[in-house]
Amino acid sequence: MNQDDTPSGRLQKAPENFLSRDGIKTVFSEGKAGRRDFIRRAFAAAAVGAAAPAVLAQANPVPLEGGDPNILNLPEHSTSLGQGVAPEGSYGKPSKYESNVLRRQSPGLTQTTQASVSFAPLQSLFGIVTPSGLHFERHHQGWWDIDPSKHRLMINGMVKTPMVFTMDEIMRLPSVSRFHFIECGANSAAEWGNVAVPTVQYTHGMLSCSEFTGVPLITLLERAGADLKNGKFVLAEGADGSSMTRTIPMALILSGEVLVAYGQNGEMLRPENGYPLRLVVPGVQGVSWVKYLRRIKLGDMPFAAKDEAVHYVDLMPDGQLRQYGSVQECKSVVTTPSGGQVLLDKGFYNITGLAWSGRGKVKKVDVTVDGGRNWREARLEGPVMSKSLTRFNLDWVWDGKPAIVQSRATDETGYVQATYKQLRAVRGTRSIYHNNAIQSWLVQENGEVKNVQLS
Ligand SMILES: Nc1nc2c(c(=O)[nH]1)N[C@H]1C(S)=C(S)[C@@H](COP(=O)(O)O)O[C@H]1N2
Ligand SMILES: [Mo]
Repeated sequence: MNQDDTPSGRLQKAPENFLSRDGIKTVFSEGKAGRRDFIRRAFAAAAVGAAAPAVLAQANPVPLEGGDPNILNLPEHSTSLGQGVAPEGSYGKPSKYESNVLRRQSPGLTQTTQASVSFAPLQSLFGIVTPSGLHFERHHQGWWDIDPSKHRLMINGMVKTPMVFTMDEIMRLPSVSRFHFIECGANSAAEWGNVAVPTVQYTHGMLSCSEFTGVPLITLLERAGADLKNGKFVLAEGADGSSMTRTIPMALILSGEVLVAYGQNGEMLRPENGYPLRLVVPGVQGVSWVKYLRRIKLGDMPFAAKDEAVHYVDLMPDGQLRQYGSVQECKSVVTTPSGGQVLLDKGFYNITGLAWSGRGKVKKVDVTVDGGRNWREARLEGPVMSKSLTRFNLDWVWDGKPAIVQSRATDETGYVQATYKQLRAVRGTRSIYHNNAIQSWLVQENGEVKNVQLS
């Protein structure tokens, strides 16, 4: 008998509270999705020889006793004709059984229609790519679906010939495609105050990763005859009502990393993410990735725009404001098991999560299940790319006792992700932005996973 279909005491006790990977409700029918999922993924790992067979033996596979009607009886889809291709001119959608995998707005955040945030469902995603329709959103003044035939990009300031580019002109230039993460500087902000929001979607979901396609900004600056000797900073400006403006140092642009991007995961950018043009500033906090990009101005000093002089600054313990702290330091988070999920039984689980660094590649990720006393090195899924998300996995046999699960990433510069204690020693307690501390999830005896902070 498939144990997934045998209501366990736990499930009978609290079916309403059962939160599956999407952190909201069960994904599949019958309210028992979580464990089936864990097992499915455990076997996927075994197939590529990643997990030790001895450990996998504890994954409680499902012996066929008594006859499971779901395997014995032929379902309609095995005996009759399926549907034809999707309707002419259609755009594919996820299965109706995945309808709980959605962006969510935080109940705790004050939102207006125009100045708002939605979080990506990290607990439901595999690999490193965020499907475009689930990419987090942060709008300071609402989003637009801008007509690309009318959109223009101006390059001015310390250039020989100020220029205005149409989308057609940009798209005929040599392009590159690269995987990069984008993280809002305010990601994990609630955790500074130990607010303990319930799921990883809310603690870390202002994070996404896409393959971006575009033209290196340096190519456009060179075409306009940029003064590369004296020009030290550019101002990037968006075309929405927020007048989003940020200073980008030329050092980043000269490396060829900064892109004027129109592509995201193989298609044009989504309107929420800046269609038809956005700046991609790898490793740097989201606010610098100006959407609806309409102007690049070259100057010789930082521009002290509102979104860098007074917003996105860090209040340090000595009362000073730290400005331009823009690189997202090395960080990681376990996405399974994570807050709101329920482990239905002891036995094998694949601990999995994401790691990233604004300074380059992730070198290693250590995982603990006892709140930091013992650490084991996780397997990194390749290819490990610079300033991109990296997926990690670790075999774990849960003994049914309370466990505190954490991950700690190290990047190629040797920087090790800090604990809250270490971070607060330097940053104080009044920060909002740039929280890259180690996240703790408490697996309780009843299998429910909770957001906790260790002091
Ligand atoms: N033009 C414009 N660009 C913008 C913003 C905006 O409101 N307007 N928000 C910024 C912030 S704060 C972040 S975190 C990212 C969010 O990008 P996303 O909505 O594609 O996730 O875009 C940045 N670029
Ligand atoms: Mo942001």
